Parts: sequence; structure tokens; C-alpha cells
Amino acid sequence: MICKTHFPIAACMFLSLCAGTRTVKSQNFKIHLNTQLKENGTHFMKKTELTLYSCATVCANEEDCCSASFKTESRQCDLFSSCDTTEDQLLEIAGVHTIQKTPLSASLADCSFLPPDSSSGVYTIKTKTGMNIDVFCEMGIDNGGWTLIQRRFDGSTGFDRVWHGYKTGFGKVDGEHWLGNDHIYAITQQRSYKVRFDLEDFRGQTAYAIYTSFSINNEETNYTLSINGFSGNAGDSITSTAAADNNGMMFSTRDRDNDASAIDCVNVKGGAWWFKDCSRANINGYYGENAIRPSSLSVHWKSWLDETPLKITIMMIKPN
Ligand SMILES: [Ca+2]
Repeated sequence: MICKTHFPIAACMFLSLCAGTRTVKSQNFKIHLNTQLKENGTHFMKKTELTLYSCATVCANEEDCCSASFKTESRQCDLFSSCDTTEDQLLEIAGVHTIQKTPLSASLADCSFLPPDSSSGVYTIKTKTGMNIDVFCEMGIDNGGWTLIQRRFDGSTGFDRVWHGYKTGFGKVDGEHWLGNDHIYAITQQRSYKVRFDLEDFRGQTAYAIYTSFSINNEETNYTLSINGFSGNAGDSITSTAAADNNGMMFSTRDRDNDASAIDCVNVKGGAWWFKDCSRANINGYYGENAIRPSSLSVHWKSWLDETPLKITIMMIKPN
């Protein structure tokens, strides 16, 4: 159980508990201390519970429970079928605490906010800046909680896009896609993030790379990349060579050459990236097992399999 306290007004926690053989749902809560709701809707259950949190767990497991009150002295846990989330509905009463279910998406700043037993899939996150973004949350790899930035697996989505496409994102979030540089910026401004690349070639070989620090700046800087701290078994194709060190580089697309090369890197690498002169990582290149000539245009990760085309690429982030 993760418990984030924002006393004295409210506490927020995730519950992920097991009660016998019952399926226990996870739920996000707001907890108001020494406060009771004026209107709690229909009272439908009264129980004795040891703690405020076990009372919240009971509410989590009841489909019809929207709010609960817990009296610390008598340990009485009352469940109600509705609730009003406005602050002026609260009465100050010592020793009574109000538990309110809140919509899960309202508190999701990225996929790491999901309870750990959540399924991989599409969720709507809301950034600190108020931006609602549909993202794919990967909950099965490396302890889950990863927010996808990029994914390719069948070549159904073209990645040869202009600036505006990479700015706003393209493809389908539950399929092949680029999340969008404005979205990546909004997410990575919130906390300190790491990034993970998962790669698979057409023979089924897999490898990964993790960088402990990852963020991009805003469009005024052409989404300048900050990345470092490599680990993994794919080798470092992002920062390992001086000529092709992507750290600190601006983003380039077919219609915007912001690289540090005399040539236009997009012409030799395809796709779009934080090219320098140019890049050894090329996950936004041209997709295909055999058809890509020259091979420098292919989807590849040079430090792992040189310019061998890759079948699957995933780029995803999670707070450190
Ligand atoms: Ca250039």
C-alpha cells in the first residue's frame, strides 16, 4: 500500500489489498481528517473496523460505496452510496474522518500512479499543467508503471512525419504511436524520470536499455533532450559516441533540420530524432525486415545489432 499524506486537510492513498478469495479492486481515495460530510447519501452498511485504512478498504470493495465515515473512538465504519466532493460539504468534527472515492484518472499524473495490480492498457492521465492525455500504461515489464512514448511492432503506422506530427503525436495509443513532444514535455516536467527502450529483432531476440535521467524541454528550445545514466544489455546508442551523442540535442524532423550535422540527418536516418551527427539509435526510422536500403534508414539500435532492422521498439518513461 502506498500512502501519500497531505495532512491536515486530506490524505491520498492507493489500496491494493487482498481479503480472502475476494477480488479486491484498487481505488484512489481522499481522506479528510476530523471532518464529516454534510450529505452522505444513503447509508447502507455499518461495520466495526480497526483502522481508518481498513474502513477505506471495505469501501473499496463495495461497488455501491462512494464515501465512508470512520469514528476513531468507537471504530465504527459507515458506508454511504453517494458523496459530494466539494469542500463546503464538510463539517468539522473531531475524531470522525471522511473517506471519499475519487475518479482514478483525476490523480494520474503518469502511469506510475496506477495501483500495481492494474492492467496494461490505455488510461487518461492529467498532468500538473492540466493537460489530459490518453497514454498506454505498461504494467507488466520491469515492475510496471511505465508511460509509453513510442511503440512499433507491425509497421502499420508511418513514422516519416513532419514537425507538427511529432509535436502533437500520431498513431493509436493502443497500437503503434508517438505520444507527441508537447505531451512528453508536459509529463517530464512533473518529476524526475527514467526512460526504458525495449527492442526485438525479426528473429525474436530481445534487448533493453535504460537511462536513469530523461526529460525534454519545450517547443521554444526545439524539445532539447536531456538524457544520461545508461544501463542494460542493448548497449548505449544514445550517448556513447561524441559525434552521435543525442544528449543536449534539439529535435529534428523532415521539415526542420535542427541537427549538428552539415547534412540533414533525416535524409540518412529517416524518421525524426534528437540528431547530432547523427544518431546510433534510430527507432523512428523506416520499418521493414528486408526492404530498407540503405540500412541506415532502418529501425535499428546500432550498439546492439548494428543496422539490423528491428521488429519491436518501445520507449517508455517512469519516475525515478
Ligand atoms: Ca543539418
